[in-house]
Amino acid sequence: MALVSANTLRKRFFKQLSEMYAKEVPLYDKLLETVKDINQLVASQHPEWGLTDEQLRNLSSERHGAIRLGKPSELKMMARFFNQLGMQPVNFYNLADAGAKSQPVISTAFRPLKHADHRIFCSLLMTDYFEDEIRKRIEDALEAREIFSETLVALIEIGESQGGFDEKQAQQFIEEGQTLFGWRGQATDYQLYQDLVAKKVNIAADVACFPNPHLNHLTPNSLDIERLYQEMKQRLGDQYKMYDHKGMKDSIEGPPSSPALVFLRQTSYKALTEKVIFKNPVDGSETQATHTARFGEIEQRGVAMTQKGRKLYDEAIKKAEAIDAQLAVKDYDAYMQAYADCFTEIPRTHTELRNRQLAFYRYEVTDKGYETIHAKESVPGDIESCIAAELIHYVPIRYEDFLPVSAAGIFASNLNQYGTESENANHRQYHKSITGRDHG
Ligand code: OOG
Ligand code: NI
Repeated sequence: MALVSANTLRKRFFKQLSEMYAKEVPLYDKLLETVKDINQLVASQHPEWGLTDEQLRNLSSERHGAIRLGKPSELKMMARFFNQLGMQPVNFYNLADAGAKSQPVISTAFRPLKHADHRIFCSLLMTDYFEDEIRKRIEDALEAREIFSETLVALIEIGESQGGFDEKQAQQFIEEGQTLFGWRGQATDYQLYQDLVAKKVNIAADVACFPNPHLNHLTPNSLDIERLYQEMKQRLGDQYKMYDHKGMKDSIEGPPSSPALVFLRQTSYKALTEKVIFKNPVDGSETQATHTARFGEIEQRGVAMTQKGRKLYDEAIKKAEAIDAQLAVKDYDAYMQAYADCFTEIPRTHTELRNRQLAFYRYEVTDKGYETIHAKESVPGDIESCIAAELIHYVPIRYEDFLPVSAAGIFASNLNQYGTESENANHRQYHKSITGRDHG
């Protein structure tokens, strides 16, 4: 029996997911259009990057999405779901410990370990962040929900025992996956929803009152986020004006713009207000209302930093948080300048980043290097001399993961609240091996 490889399945799945999302959210389709325009423009202005059409296409088709879960058991099954797509959980992000914008979730990202193309940022709500009464209501609502259909669970089991899917099963798996992450326009318990929103814990409402972990964004990859951000701002006021939107986020998260970008930068158009029908769990009565959760994020990825580099970055982010508290983003340019000033310790060239061992690079033999080898001429014995002689060159290794403070900032602006303060001073310390809720 011929099985579809996990890599093929993942690429197909994300393509379909992106098409589904574009149908669900017309403004996302417009965001993709803008990304494509800007990526093409930027690539054409940088012939020295030598991007082929195929590389540009692949790069522009990369996506990262995000979902939010409510129960540890959901996370366990989700890991088995993503395993079928060749995606493993990488890293632990404690967003409850991310400074002023902290959120009551812990997160990981599912992605291929090697050659990451697509990723899903996956958060798990920490219910003990809240006081007892509300915590119990949230947990009761979550207890009742089952996000995985029986068909999907059966498929996952087949995939695990067969080591993959045949064509028919693969198609079914993709369809089931779309239902899992799709937008249904339905929710439950309007009373609980209103109470959670009134308490400013919108994040808990977005999880506990909904039947499935709807994808809340699906982010394309950009070659120049600064330009894309300005272009989207302009189009939202102009050709995209007819779409109901709340404009772009005030600023860009992550490091400031640099010719040698480190880690990643992210921003978004703000979450849209969408119609939802709430069904009362007791008497089945329906209420028409709205919910604000799904937004349109964009990102640009730079070089991965070493631990030494990360330390510099973390120090800069701390400084930036201090100015963030004082400086409202009224004047974008002035704000970004003050923000950028916090990052001056981070070099802005790859030469310096590499020389100081702050970032990771891959070494490749140049054409001149190959010619020298083929001509059997002598070459220097150490890498640095080979680089100086242009026999070897180095290319940045891209950062494939996420940044907790940036992620908390994305949450914060889309939930329309700065951070979510804990109501339970005694909540557990969250760490990687937390698996279950303790009901003590
Ligand atoms: C996830 C927000 C974080 C990112 O790219 O850092 C995020 C969410 O809102 O569920 O997507
Ligand atoms: Ni994201």
